[in-house]
This record gives sequence, C-alpha cells and structure tokens, in this order.
Amino acid sequence: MSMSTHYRACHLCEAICGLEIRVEDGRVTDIRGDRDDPLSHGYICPKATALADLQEDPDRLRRPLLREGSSWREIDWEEAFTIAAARLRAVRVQHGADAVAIYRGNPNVHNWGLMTHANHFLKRLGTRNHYSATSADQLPHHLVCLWMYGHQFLQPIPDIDRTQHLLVLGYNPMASNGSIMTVPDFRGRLKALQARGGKLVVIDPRRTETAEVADEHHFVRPGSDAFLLLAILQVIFAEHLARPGPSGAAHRGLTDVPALLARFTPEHAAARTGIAADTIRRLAREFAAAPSAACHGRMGVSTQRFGALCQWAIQMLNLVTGNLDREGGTLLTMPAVAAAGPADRQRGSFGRRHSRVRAYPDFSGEFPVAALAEEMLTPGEGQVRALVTVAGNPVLSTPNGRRLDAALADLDFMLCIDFYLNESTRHATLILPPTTALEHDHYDIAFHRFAVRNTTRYNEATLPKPDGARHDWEIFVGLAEADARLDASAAPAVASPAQMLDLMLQSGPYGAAAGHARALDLAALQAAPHGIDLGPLEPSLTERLCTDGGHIDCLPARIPAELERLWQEAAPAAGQLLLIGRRHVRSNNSWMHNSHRLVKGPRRDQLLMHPEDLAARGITDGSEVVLRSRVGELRIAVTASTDMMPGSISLPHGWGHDRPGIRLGVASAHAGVSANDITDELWLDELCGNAALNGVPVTVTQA
Ligand SMILES: Nc1nc2c(c(=O)[nH]1)N[C@H]1C(S)=C(S)[C@@H](COP(=O)(O)OP(=O)(O)OC[C@H]3O[C@@H](n4cnc5c(=O)[nH]c(N)nc54)[C@H](O)[C@@H]3O)O[C@H]1N2
Ligand SMILES: Nc1nc2c(c(=O)[nH]1)N[C@H]1C(S)=C(S)[C@@H](COP(=O)(O)OP(=O)(O)OC[C@H]3O[C@@H](n4cnc5c(=O)[nH]c(N)nc54)[C@H](O)[C@@H]3O)O[C@H]1N2
Ligand code: SF4
Ligand SMILES: [Mo]
Repeated sequence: MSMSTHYRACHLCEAICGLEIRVEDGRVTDIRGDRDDPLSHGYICPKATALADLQEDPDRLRRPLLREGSSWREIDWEEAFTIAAARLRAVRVQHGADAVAIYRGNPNVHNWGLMTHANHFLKRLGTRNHYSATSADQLPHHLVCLWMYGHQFLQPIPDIDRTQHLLVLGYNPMASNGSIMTVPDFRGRLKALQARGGKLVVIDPRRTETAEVADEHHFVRPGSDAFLLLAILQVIFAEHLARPGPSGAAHRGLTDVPALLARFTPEHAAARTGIAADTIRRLAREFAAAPSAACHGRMGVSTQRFGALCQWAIQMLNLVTGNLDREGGTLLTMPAVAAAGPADRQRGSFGRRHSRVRAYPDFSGEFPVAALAEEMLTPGEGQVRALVTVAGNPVLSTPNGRRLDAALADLDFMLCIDFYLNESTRHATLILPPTTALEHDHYDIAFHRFAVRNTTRYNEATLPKPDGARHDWEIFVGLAEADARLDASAAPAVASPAQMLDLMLQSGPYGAAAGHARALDLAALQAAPHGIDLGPLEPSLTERLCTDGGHIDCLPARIPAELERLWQEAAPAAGQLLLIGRRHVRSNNSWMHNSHRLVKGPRRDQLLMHPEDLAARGITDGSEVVLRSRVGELRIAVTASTDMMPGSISLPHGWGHDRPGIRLGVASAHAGVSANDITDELWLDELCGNAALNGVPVTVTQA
C-alpha cells in the first residue's frame, strides 16, 4: 500500500485555506487543515473534506460529451476540439463574431489555468459579447475603485487583525468565509479583535451567523443601505468629525461632498432603513471616534439597486475618518503576482461600449449578465446564436434564470467547459470536462490579492492526471489549435501556467526584478509547500494610485446623479415583502450539491419569514407557499424565523436541481428551488447593470 501526504490551498472559496491531504493507493483518505499555512493556520470548513467526494463522484464527466439528438456520446479530445472550432466558426461566418457569447462563472477565478489560458482561445472568437458572474456579484467594488483610485483591483481590505472597530453590511463571513477579503478563520480573528477591546457591528436584514457573534446587530430594510451609509457620512461632516489623511494623496472633490449629502439626514434614513436616527448618529460617532476602524460591505450591498453608490459611500467612510490606507483601517495587499498599480495593465474600463438591446454599459469589456438572455431572444443584427460557458451555471445563478434556460434551448450551438451535466450544460452540444483541482497544480492568482495578510503559496498536483484527461488550460490550447487549423493560421506557442507563474514572480514586487536578496521565483515556492509569509498589509495607496494626476477622486462624475436617483427612489409600499439571499457553510453556489456529505442532514434551503408576516397572510409555519415576483413563481416550504426583519424573506440561491436531462444523482435528491427563477433581470443597479439579487419585491401566499 502506498501512502503520501500532500499540501495545497483549497480553491473552493475566497478563504484559500491550506490543506493537508492524505492519499492512500491513489485515493484521498483524509483532508485536514495545514497548520503551517501562514494565512489559515490550520483552519478549514466542512467543504474542504468534500473535495474527496468530487474526486470519486460517478456523475462527474471524464470524457468529452457530444449531443446526439436527446442522448450523449463520449468522443475523444481531438474530435471534440475540431467540432467545437468548426461549429463556432460556422456561427461567426454566418452571423458575425458577436453572435457568439461567452459566460465565465465563479470558478474561473479559483482555477489559475483558466486565468492564464482561457483567453488563448476565447480572444480568437473576436466577440464583444463577454459576460461573467462578476455582474451578479462584485462589479460595484471594481467600478468604484476604478473611479476613485484608477484601478479596478486597488481594493482596500479591512485590516481585521489590527483594527479596533469593524462595521460590515450585507456580509456573512461566518457562512461565506469572507469575500473581497480573504479571511480564513473569521471567527478566530474576530475573537482576537474582541479580546483586544474591539467591536464588530453587523447591518443585515437577517440576524445571521455573523450577527450572532457580533457585538451589535441592526436590521436594515433590504436595498436601503445607501440611505444609512450616506446618513453616517452626513453626521460625520455635520459634526466636524471628518479627519481625512494621513494619505499624502490629494482628495479631489472632497470639499463638494458635504453639501451633496446634507439632505441625507439620519431622520430621513431612519424612515427608509428602519434603523432609528439616534442609532445612526451613534454608529457614525463611534466609527469616527474608534482608534482604528474599517467598513466593509459585500453581497448584500453589492447586489442591490444602489450597489455602486453603497460601495462609494463605504470607501468614503473609511477615507473621511482617516482609516483608508492605514494600519487597523483598510489597506491594499502587496501580492507576489498581479499586484495592482501603475505597472499593471488590467486597470479596467467602464462604458466604452453598450449592449445591443438595452444599451447597458460594459465594464472591462463585459456586459451585465442580466442582459444575456435578451441578447439571445431579441432578433436583429448581432443577435447571440451560440454560447461558450466556462465553469459557470448561469441558469441557476443569474436573474430570471428560467428565461435564460429557455433561450439556451434555442441556440444554434453551445459549448461548455465543465465537469457536470447540470441545469445549464444540459443545453450544450458539446461538454468538455477538465481535470479536478487535485489533479492539477495550483497557485491562487486572484485571492492573494484580497487577503488580510500578504502570503504566497504554490503547490504541485496532489493526484496524477488520469490517462486521457485534460486540464482546463490544455482544453483552451486544444481549442485554439483546432481553430487555427481552420484557416491555417498559427496558434501561438504557450507556456504552462507554472512557467508563466515563474516569470510573474520574478517580475513581481518580491522578485529579482525588485532587487530582493532572497527573490521569489517558482523554485522558492516549490521549496515551501506550506506557503511563505510576506508580512502584514502596509500603507501603499499613494504610490500606487492610477488616476490621472495621482489624486484620490472623492467625487466621481456619476455620483451626483446617483445621489439624486437615490433621493427619487420610491419607498417600498407598506407590507411589501422583499426577497434577500442566503449562504450556508455547507453549500457552494450552485454546485458541490452532489456531495452527500455536504447536503445530508436537515434541509437548509427553506424560505425564512418573520412570524408576523406569516400571521398577516394566514400562513402556517412549515407549510408550502407560493412565492411570486414580476417574472415568475415557485413553491417552497416556509419556516417562521424571528431572525428575519419583518418585511424581509430569505432564500438561498443555487438550488433547483430538478430540471430534466441533468446527471446529478445526489443533488437531484435534494433538488430545492432556484431563487433566480424569481429574481428579475430588470431589477438591477441602473448605474452599472449589476444584478439586484437582493431586495426583490415579491408576494407570498399559502399554496
Ligand atoms: N439569487 C442569487 N444569485 C446569485 C448569488 C446570490 O447571492 N443570490 N450569488 C452570485 C455570485 S456571488 C456568484 S459568484 C454566482 C456564481 O454563479 P456561476 O459562476 O454561474 O455558478 P457556480 O455555481 O459557481 O457554477 C460553477 C460551475 O463551474 C463548474 N466548475 C467547478 N470547478 C470547475 C473547474 O475547475 N473548471 C471548470 N471548467 N468548471 C468547473 C461547476 O461544475 C459548475 O457548473 O452566482 C450569483 N448568483
Ligand atoms: N459556504 C459558502 N461560501 C461561499 C459561497 C457559497 O456559496 N457558500 N460563495 C462564495 C461567493 S461566490 C461569494 S461572492 C461570497 C459572498 O460572501 P458574502 O458577501 O458574505 O455573501 P452572503 O453570505 O450571501 O451574505 C450576504 C448577506 O447580505 C445580507 N443582505 C441581503 N440583502 C441585504 C441588504 O439589502 N442590505 C444588507 N445590509 N444586507 C443584505 C444577507 O442577509 C446575507 O447575510 O461567498 C463565497 N463563499
Ligand atoms: S473556508 Fe473556503 S477555502 Fe477554506 S476550507 Fe472552506 S471552502 Fe476551502
Ligand atoms: Mo461570488
């Protein structure tokens, strides 16, 4: 019997925990936390152990699948690449390049081979129709940082290990393990914060797992956070508590902000948010008076109708209280690769072009995913006829998924790079399944950039690549070569992700190019399988600003109009129910539901509703209800919960595994319903087109 121990970082969520994995006779027999990881120190959550289930899952696809009528046939890779290239070429020749759309899902940023190599093929398609999960997620963060700091990835991260005051909105790291803040063991770090006399304040329409461990929790009416944040800023200006600095950068437009906020008083905000005016004043004063403080807002405030305005207000709150770019406040990371700054070309762009049907602005070359179905369903020049999905399940993940589901069924061609036959890929003509994460090497290009401490870590594959399997990056190389053969053009030679990493490390801030004595390169990382600590975050914003003129833009051009749009926004009618989302530590977006180990036990995907709201509608706890929105309806069991703010109801997304034609045995037995069957593709942040998945107006009636 052969036995070996391997180390690698978990790629399932943003926490990037270090893992210690035991392999016996080629099978994973044990997964635990790597105590020597300099960021996670041995912490893991239950999802990590389910990596073994993914490995063994009989439903996981292992060979390319070609649709033949209503059945599927396994084919070999070369045939698959040739068919994919030819079919996509035919669509482009007949309808133009924009007739092919691309959707990239969340695991794209967790799989470094996709980050380094997907464009190798995708850019050959020449389409402007790019979409991703970003526009159902963190788009407002990127937009605001592009505007204020000149770079979409200059994202200040709360310095949780040194702050004395953490204010979070729409953020539940006790379930999600953090977001745009790579923070393994949030609980442990919070305990340390509280032990040194610090405080956590949570603003959320649900008393969440994070609210439970916080020092203070306030219910907020869904979608109303912008009123709260602006009122906090208003108090800080009105009471002369603002003390921006010590950042050396000029604060362009700051002096114009107080007048624009004057009407957003705590009294006005109280009526909209449900938080008392006195409480809002106290929140503002305590934040401003804390020796150090950091404010962070995530999904709950990003994916709502004023997501971008919320993110601007959060940056401003940190800035005007002197907490931006200082210890204990919010700080930029200095990752070993892809450090944002003037030398980095991925600054981002906004509104360079507009989508065909509803004229939404693009962000960094992508249109809002809420517009994807209409681009397929609306006839005319430029109509989308084919789709390539890469590690995404948009039928369950994007607003009005039923409409997209129907649109996918009508496409001329769909290619999916995915290892499951699921709600989205069932519409494919061809599915190309990559190796699993444990079968390829790993470096987290994306999330070291958002971590609460600078660390770096590369690991070799845990398991050998099975015969005849392809890594994601190799699939894109194969597709590019097949496409090149069609016009006898040359597909450029490619380095492997590891070779690219070596170069990126050497030219990065800790590389030989930066003049380090013990410079980082691939060999240095290979010699340190637990990862390398690069120290706490340090002030660096002033030197790294990418705005023209090197200032911080406190009043981006579109903000005054946004403030007016918020002022004009009608309050929800009395008694209106507003739907919000929910994550659970044992679930991962729309997948990993095929792991019995994760989904077993009591159901966690019920609709949660306050008992008063149930009583007002004559609905009994535990019964089946009909949940309706503008776009559709679904039936679901309801659970009474005093953890909900009256008027708000909560439903997790990523379920609904009962569509015909999928191959997900365990998941189908725990099907649930898809929240995105009733989220609305027209309900979005009109500024940037980000989906407003939270605060959706709905009705609930007894079934
Ligand atoms: N109502 C509502 N909707 C939401 C959200 C919400 O909070 N509420 N959250 C939104 C957010 S934040 C996100 S990020 C999106 C997620 O939305 P998506 O990214 O569209 O969906 P995922 O569920 O992450 O699907 C991942 C897919 O990738 C496949 N996959 C996993 N690993 C790999 C890999 O290494 N390679 C390849 N090729 N495929 C792989 C899986 O089999 C699965 O099909 O959902 C969004 N939708
Ligand atoms: N276990 C697990 N971990 C995950 C994921 C997962 O699916 N499962 N997904 C990963 C992904 S892709 C992401 S993007 C991150 C997201 O990580 P988080 O941003 O922490 O996302 P959620 O857990 O959905 O928490 C959002 C919170 O916002 C609240 N909320 C809803 N509407 C409003 C509102 O209008 N105002 C306020 N103030 N709050 C509101 C909800 O009640 C919820 O508690 O998690 C990642 N980690
Ligand atoms: S918290 Fe995230 S990164 Fe850590 S073990 Fe769980 S899924 Fe993996
Ligand atoms: Mo996400």
